[in-house]
Amino acid sequence: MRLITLFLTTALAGSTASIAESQNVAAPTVLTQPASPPTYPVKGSNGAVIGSVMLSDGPTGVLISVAVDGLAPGWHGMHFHEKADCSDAAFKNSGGHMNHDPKLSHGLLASGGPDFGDLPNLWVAPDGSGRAQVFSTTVSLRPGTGRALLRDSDGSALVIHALPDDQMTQPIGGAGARVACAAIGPAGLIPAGQ
Ligand SMILES: [Cu+2]
Repeated sequence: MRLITLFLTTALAGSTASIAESQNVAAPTVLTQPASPPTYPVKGSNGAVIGSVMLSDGPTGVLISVAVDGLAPGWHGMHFHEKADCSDAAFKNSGGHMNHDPKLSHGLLASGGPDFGDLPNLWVAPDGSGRAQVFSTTVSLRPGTGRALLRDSDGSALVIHALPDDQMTQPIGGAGARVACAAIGPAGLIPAGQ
């Protein structure tokens, strides 16, 4: 019986291979996506964790899922900044917008833009909760895509600003002070399941 089963399995595998060959089907490209996309804590200006950001890498960009609480209601500018450093209260250590050299104009609506760190605004409800899922085609979690690498040698940061980004005005769309920050690098990972 075992022999028969083995024979059947072999025969089936052989027929599948010959169908694929006759149709000249290329082997599918498998995108290696972790079961739990990397997730990072978001710090408020008092240093407390106010939420998280999850980054899901795809073939053409990164899906960014943001959940924060305790921010002022209304629209807030949101960008990727240069370094995975949220250690100061004003979040200046995170640097400027990611890959601002060569000098691309800031803003999703600006001519000569956007720069690689630009993102749509985050809406914060009257209860202080902000939830958003946005997609960026200018960044990547993987090297070799031609897009800006979020986890390069010094990482990057997702920074939320006090005011809305008008997506036109230089250099940051009038978004004002930095009020929340998530350091994006291996060291900032929230372990899976938390
Ligand atoms: Cu910013």
